[in-house]
Amino acid sequence: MRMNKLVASFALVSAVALTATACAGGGGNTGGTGGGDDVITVGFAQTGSESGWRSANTESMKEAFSAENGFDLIFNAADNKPEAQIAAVRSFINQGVDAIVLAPIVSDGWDDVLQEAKDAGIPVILEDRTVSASDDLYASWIGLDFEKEGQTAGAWVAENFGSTPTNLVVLEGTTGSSAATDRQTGFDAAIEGTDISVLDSQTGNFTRAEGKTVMEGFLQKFGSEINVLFAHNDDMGLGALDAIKAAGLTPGKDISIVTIDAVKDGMTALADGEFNFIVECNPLLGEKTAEVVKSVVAGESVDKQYIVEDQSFTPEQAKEVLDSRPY
Ligand code: GZL
Ligand code: ZN
Repeated sequence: MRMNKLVASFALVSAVALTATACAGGGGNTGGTGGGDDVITVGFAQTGSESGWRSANTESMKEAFSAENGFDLIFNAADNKPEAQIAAVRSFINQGVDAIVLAPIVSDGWDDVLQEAKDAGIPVILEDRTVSASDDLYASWIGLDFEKEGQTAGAWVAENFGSTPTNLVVLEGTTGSSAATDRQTGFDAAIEGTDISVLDSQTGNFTRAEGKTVMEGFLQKFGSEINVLFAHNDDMGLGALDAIKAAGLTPGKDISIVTIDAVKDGMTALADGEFNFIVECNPLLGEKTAEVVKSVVAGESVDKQYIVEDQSFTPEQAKEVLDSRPY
């Protein structure tokens, strides 16, 4: 082959190889600055779509990890199944992505696959919930102070009911999730030493359907003896509303309800007086998480954790802000 033809074909082959490698993510142990024209390939292992909060969080993440922001996002929702979520992370490692973002359904069971990601030179960034594995197995956690959220909810119950004998039931979030564990820790600390007794506490797995079923059980057992319901998220509280009404009781009056999240439907129930107090848990973590991923992939140092601020709402406050809420 004539020289110039040979050079031309060689140039073409190497260009394709480079692009191909880059498109495959070029992550792996090169830990690259992303592939192609600096596109960062990110595998995002989401819990599933268990609640309104989760939908808002997924939307925020997809908006931030967009092509125009320089990302190629591979999205997986694990249907609230921890083993499926671990498999998703393992598949991202095999695809050689540049970075993995994980919203861990439960805190335990992550050590092995996070070690595999580390061995493959692929950084893991946690968003929302966190893991019990050693923090040298992930680059950063962008999350919320769940214990403070629980403490805020508990303080409201203690303040409004603590000085008279009060019967409480609890709809817990997903068993083993840092959100449920830490919210309960904070709540229990806040009602310590008051005249509040917990009649029963069970998981409703953060979903409306299970919140309703578990509340039906509580009502069969305790009926109108129940004075207060603490639900670890709005969605379980919303499911409980149906059960409370079906039992001929008035939510917000016969049974006072305090929840955590402050999603649109929860804030509407609060404005309508069916809920009595909501502690916010901000789901809009996409922008911060994308910023941290870019820094990590570029080899810049980042903090081990970024905690997003929350607030709380009474019915009056909910009425004021309802139409301007971003989720
Ligand atoms: C909290 C998040 C929880 C929400 C629930 O950050 O992990 O999971 O409170 C969601 O609504 O299902
Ligand atoms: Zn890449």
